[in-house]
Amino acid sequence: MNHDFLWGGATASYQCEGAWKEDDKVKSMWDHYLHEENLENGDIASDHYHRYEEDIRMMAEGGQNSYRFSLSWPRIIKNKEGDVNEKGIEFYHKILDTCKKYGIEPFVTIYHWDLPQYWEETGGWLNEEVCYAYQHYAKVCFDNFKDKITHWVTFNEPKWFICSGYLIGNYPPAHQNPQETIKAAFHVMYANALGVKAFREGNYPGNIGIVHSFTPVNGIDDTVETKIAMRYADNYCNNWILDTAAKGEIPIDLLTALSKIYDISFIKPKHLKTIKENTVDFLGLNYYSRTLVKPYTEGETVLIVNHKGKESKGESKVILKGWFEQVLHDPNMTYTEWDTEIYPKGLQEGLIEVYQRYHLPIYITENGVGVQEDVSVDQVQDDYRIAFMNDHINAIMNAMDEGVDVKGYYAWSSFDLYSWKNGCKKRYGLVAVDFEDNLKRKPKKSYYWYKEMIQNNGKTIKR
Ligand code: GCO
Repeated sequence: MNHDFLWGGATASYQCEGAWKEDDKVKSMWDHYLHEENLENGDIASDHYHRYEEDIRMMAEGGQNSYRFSLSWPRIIKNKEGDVNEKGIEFYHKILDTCKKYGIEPFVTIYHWDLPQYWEETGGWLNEEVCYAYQHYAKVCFDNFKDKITHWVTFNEPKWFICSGYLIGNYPPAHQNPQETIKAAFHVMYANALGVKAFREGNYPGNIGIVHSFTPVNGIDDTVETKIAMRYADNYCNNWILDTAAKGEIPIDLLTALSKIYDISFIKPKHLKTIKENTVDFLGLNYYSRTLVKPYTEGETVLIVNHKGKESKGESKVILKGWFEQVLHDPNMTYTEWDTEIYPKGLQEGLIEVYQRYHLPIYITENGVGVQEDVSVDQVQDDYRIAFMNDHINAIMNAMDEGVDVKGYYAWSSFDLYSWKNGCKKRYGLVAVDFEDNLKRKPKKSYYWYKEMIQNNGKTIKR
C-alpha cells in the first residue's frame, strides 16, 4: 500500500443525516415514498446532521484519512427552477471544514439516490429534463465546493437504484416495468456524462468518477452456453455502467439484444456524442458479492436449496429474459444473515478484470457486512466483520500485487445507518449507533482493528 492510499468509511446523506425537513430542505423521493407507505424511514436516521463533528472526529481517531459521503440534492436545490438553498450549502461547508480540521480527505458523491420529490413528480429518471437538472445541481456543487473537494463521484450505484426502482419495484418509484428500466438507466448514464462535461468545462481541480455496485460474474460450468449466458449477465450487471462511463460506449451486443424486444428510439446521436466525449477519470466499485449464472431454460423454475436448507426460486432477470438465469444460492458457500454470499475471491478476480478492461484507477468505495447486533453492550464484538474486512482487503492486496491500481478502500459504513427498506436493524457500522438510547456512538471492536491495520499500512492483514 502506498502512503497516499485512502482508508476510510462511507455513508450516504439519506441514510445518516436525518433532519429531513430542517433548514428548508425539501422532500426527496425517499421521504415521500417511505412516509406514504408508512415504512421505517430516515427522518432522524443517525442524526449526522447535528453530530457530524463527533462522527468525523471519531473517524480521525480511528486512524482513517478519508470520508466518503454524499450531498443531498433536495437540501441544496429548492425547486425545479434550480434556486439554491444557501443553508444546504452552508451545512456541507461545515462538514468539509470539519474534515479539514481532522485531516480527513473528503470523497464526495453528488447523487446517492435522494432525488427531489418535485422532480419525481415530473417522471423522475424517465424524464430527460431531469438529466439537465442534475447537471445544473452538479455545477452548483462544483462551484461552491471546488476549493474543498478534489474527489468527485457523479452517481452512486446506477444499476442498484434503477433496477430496484423500475424493475423489481422495491425502491421508489416502485414500478415494475422493463421498458421504463431501460429508459431510466439510459437517462442516468446520460446525466453522468453531462456531469462530467460540466466538470471538464469548468476546469475544476481534482478528478471525477462513478461508483458502481460491482458483481463479477461467474458461470456454473465451462460450456459455451454458460459463457454466452455470462456475457449477457455481465452486460446486465456491470458493462452498461462501466463501459458507458469509462469508454463512452454502451455494449453493442446489449443494445442489439434490447432493441429486439424494447423501444430504444429515445437514444439519439446527440446523447451518444455527449457520452462518448465525457468519460470518467476513475472507477469506484462497491463490492459485496458476485453473481453466479447459468443459461436460461425456457419454462423451467429452478429450485435452489440455500445453505440454511431453505428453498428459494431462482428467477431470470426479466429485462433480458431468455439470456441468462441467476443462480441465487450455491449450497456450498456461506451467506450473511441477509443471504448475501461471502466471496472475497470475487473481489480479487473482479479487480483484475476491470483493470484490464479499463486501465483506470480504482477505489473500493464500499465493502462491508450487514448484521443485526445488540448495541446496548459496551463494545460490540464483531469478529465476523473483522474477518470479512480482513479477507476482502487481502483480496485487494493480491490484486494490487498483480498490478491493479487501487487507490483507496472505504468500509461500509463509518457508523450505523438507516439501511434502505431494511431500516436501522441492518447494521454495517464500525461505530455502533444506539437508535434506542439517544443515538449514542460506541466504537465496535472492528473500529480498533481497522485503526491498527491502517497504522501498520496493511501489514496486520492475514494473508
Ligand atoms: C445497505 C447497503 C449499502 C447501502 C448503500 C449502497 O445499507 O443495506 O447494503 O450498500 O445501501 O447506500 O450504496
